[in-house]
Amino acid sequence: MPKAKDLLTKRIGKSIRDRSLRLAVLGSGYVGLPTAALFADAGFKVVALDVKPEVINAVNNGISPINEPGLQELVERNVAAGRLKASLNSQLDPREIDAAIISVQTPIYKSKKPNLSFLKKALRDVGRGCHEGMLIVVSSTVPPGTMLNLAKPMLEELSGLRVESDFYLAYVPERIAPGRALKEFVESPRLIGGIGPNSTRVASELFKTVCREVIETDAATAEVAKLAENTFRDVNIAFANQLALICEHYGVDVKKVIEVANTHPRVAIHTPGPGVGGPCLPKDPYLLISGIKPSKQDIVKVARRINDSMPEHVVEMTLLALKDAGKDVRNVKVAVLGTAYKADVADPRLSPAEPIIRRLLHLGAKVTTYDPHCKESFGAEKASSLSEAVRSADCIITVTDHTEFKKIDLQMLKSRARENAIIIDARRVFDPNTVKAFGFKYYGLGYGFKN
Ligand code: SAJ
Repeated sequence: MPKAKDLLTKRIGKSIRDRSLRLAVLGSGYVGLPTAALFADAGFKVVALDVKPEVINAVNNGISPINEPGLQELVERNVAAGRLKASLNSQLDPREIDAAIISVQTPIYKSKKPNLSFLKKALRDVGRGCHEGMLIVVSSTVPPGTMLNLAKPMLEELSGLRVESDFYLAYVPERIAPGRALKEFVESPRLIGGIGPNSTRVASELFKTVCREVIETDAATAEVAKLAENTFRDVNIAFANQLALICEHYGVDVKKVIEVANTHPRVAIHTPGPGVGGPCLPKDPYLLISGIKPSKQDIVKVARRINDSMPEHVVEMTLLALKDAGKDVRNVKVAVLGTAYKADVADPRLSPAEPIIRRLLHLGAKVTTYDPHCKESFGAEKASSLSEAVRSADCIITVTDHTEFKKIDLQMLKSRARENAIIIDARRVFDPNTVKAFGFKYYGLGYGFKN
C-alpha cells in the first residue's frame, strides 16, 4: 500500500496536471503580478493578493497597474476568463488554496541589513492555514539561510505540520528583468530549490507548466545562486565604472577599450554608466553578505561603493564642464534626459537620476527633466517633450539610455539649446565626433576631457 506522503504527492501532482490546483500569489508587484497572470494563462485559478486596494481594483477591472510589455493583455484576458482575480491579503483563507507563491519585497534598512518584515508577514498569512499537501514557494530574494532558518520553522510551528511529509516548501527565485518580464519568466531556466526532494519535485511540476526549463537544486544553493547572479553583475559594472575613470585620466575612450577587450573569448566587461539603480542590484549584494562577519577585503562592498559614487562623478563632470565654459551653476538651465533607472522602462526606483538631479538643484541649477516612459522628475521641473526640455538649455545630461535618446535629432537639439551648449553624455548615447561637429561641447563618461 502506498504511504500517506506518496498519496499526498500524487494528489498535488494530479491537481497540477489537470489544472484544478488553486493558487495564491502574495504580493502583486513587478514580479507577483506577471507570475499570477502567467499561471492563470496556463489554466490555473489564481488569486493575486496585495495590500493596496488600488492594485486590487485595477486588476479586477482587467487593468494592469504595472507598465510591462504584454502584461495588460494577459491580465485582461485572464480576468475576463475568470481565471485571475485580485484580493486583499487580509481576505486570504489559506484553506481555500492548494499552493502559494510569495513574491513580496525584501528591502534593506539604512544600515544595509535585510528587512524581512514583509516576508514574515506573508509567511504568517499562509502558515496559519497551511494544510496537508499544500505547496508553499518563496520567490522573493532572500539572504542565504532564510528558507531553512526562518521559513521552515515558522511554517511548521504555525501549522503543526512537517515539511516534506505533510506539506512542501521550495525557494524558486525570480530572474526576470523589468521590460522583458513575461518573456524571461517563460524562457529563462528556473531554479527550483526545495527544502527536500519531495518539495523540489512538486514545485518543479508546477513551474514546468509555465517555464520552458527548470533546474532542480536545493533551497540553500538557490538562495546563494540568486544573489550571486545580481552581485556578479554589480561587481562587473563596478569594474567597468572604474575603468571609465581610468580612461578619463588617460584620455582614452572606455567604449572603444571595452569593445576591443571583449573580443577576447574569455572577457565580457559590462557597460559603465552614471550609477546602478533599480530594485535589485543596489540591494542584493548586501543580502549576500548580510550574515557573514565583516571583512576588510570585501569586493562586494567596494563594488557597491564604486557604483554608488557614479552619480557624484557625473555632477563633478558637469561642474567642471560649466567652469570650463565660464558658467556659474546657479545661472544655468540643465536638461536631464531620463529619470528611469534603465533603458526603455518606466521604473524610477533607485535611479541614478535622483542623486544627480537633487545635487544640481541643491547647487542652484534650474533642472528640467524629460523621460518618454517615466513620470518621475525627482523635484525638478518636468517637460512634456524633448524639445521643451532642451529649450535654452546650457547643459544636457543623458542619464538613461532610452532608445529614443539614441535617435535624437541633433539639428533640433542645436536649434533649441543655447549656443555652445554642453553635453554630458553619462550613458554614451551619442557619437562624440558627430555631436562635436554640431558645435556642442562634449563630455562623455569614460571618454575623457582631453579628447
Ligand atoms: N547597468 C549598467 N551597466 C550594465 C548593465 C546595467 O550600468 O552593463 C545598470 C542599469 O542601467 C541599471 C542597473 O544597472 O541602472 C540595473 O539594471 P540591470 O539591467 O542590470 O538589472 P535589473 O535590476 O533590471 O534586473 C536584474 C537582472 N539580473 C541580472 O541580469 C543578473 C534580472 O535578471 C533579475 O531578475 C533582477 O535583477 C532581479 O529582480 O533580481
